[in-house]
Amino acid sequence: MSPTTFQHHKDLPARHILGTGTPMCAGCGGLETLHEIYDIIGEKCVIVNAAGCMTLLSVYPYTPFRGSWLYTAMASAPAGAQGVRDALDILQRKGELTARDDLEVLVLTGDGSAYGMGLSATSGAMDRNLDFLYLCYDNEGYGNTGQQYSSATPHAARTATSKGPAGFPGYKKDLFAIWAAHRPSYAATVVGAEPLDLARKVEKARQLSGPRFIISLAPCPTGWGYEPSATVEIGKLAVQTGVWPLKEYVDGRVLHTKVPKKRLPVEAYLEKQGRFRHLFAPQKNKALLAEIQARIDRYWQEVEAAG
Ligand SMILES: Cc1ncc(C[n+]2csc(CCOP(=O)(O)OP(=O)(O)O)c2C)c(N)n1
Ligand code: SF4
Ligand SMILES: [Mg+2]
Repeated sequence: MSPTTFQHHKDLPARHILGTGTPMCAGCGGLETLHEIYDIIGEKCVIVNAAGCMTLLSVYPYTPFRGSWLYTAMASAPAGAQGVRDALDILQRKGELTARDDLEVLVLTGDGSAYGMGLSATSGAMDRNLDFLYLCYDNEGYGNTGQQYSSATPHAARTATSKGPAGFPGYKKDLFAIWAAHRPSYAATVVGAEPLDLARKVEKARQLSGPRFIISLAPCPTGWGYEPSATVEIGKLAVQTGVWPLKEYVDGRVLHTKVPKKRLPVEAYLEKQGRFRHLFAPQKNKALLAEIQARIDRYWQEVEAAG
């Protein structure tokens, strides 16, 4: 199943595109996060989207959003956001837009853009203290083009471009830390399966100005190889095993917002996904599983040591 095989229902009114006529895969974790965040942000925003799965939501002249939508090349969403922010500021200076009617500029990209192609533009936008909110839905690969690896792909995952017996040889880039190193106004990790934690963070980000970042793990049934009904379970397991720490950066400090009391073994998360099947069959790859577990343990030991 590939999202690009779905036909867009061009004759449906826009409000139906997120419903029965959706071009997205069933159980899409990125869409789950976007739904939850859009419920809070609302229509007073301009979404600046870099090419990826979510681009399929808007097919000119339709969009399922009540606000505006700007589509950019993969590397350029933060540059597009600068243009939109500047235009809104000019309208305000000319008295053609009141502060009350101002719009949130919301960059929406996948991990391919956020971790890779668009990172330079993102860094530049932070240097300029651009007032924008960046939402990355991280499905850990180039989902729209068939799940090739990206800088967000976890160690050992099979992707369309890492098919060897040990899967992807690299390691997931720590994008949260890269953002935090720029000292933005706010940065947070979320997952759609933990909606209260997500809502609190989005509310906090909305109250602030300047560069703000929300990165959501986005379980992807199509790219990760599991049944669409398991998206919430997999999102929760990512938190319970410590694979996806829920945290925020604010005022120069990193705080963990949900520390699993007793972490489940990482196998509980990995064994549910086809992309890790080679770690369990035809025989268990104990050495690789132990390496993955050790890296997670080390992360949490450092968190505990830091108090
Ligand atoms: C410069 C450039 N290279 C390749 C593509 C083709 N392309 C379109 S979407 C996509 C995948 C983007 O991955 P990601 O940002 O993670 O979003 P996802 O598809 O996973 O939602 C690619 C490679 C493109 N649009 N632009
Ligand atoms: S490939 Fe994955 S991220 Fe893309 S629409 Fe399908 S489930 Fe969502
Ligand atoms: Mg992706």
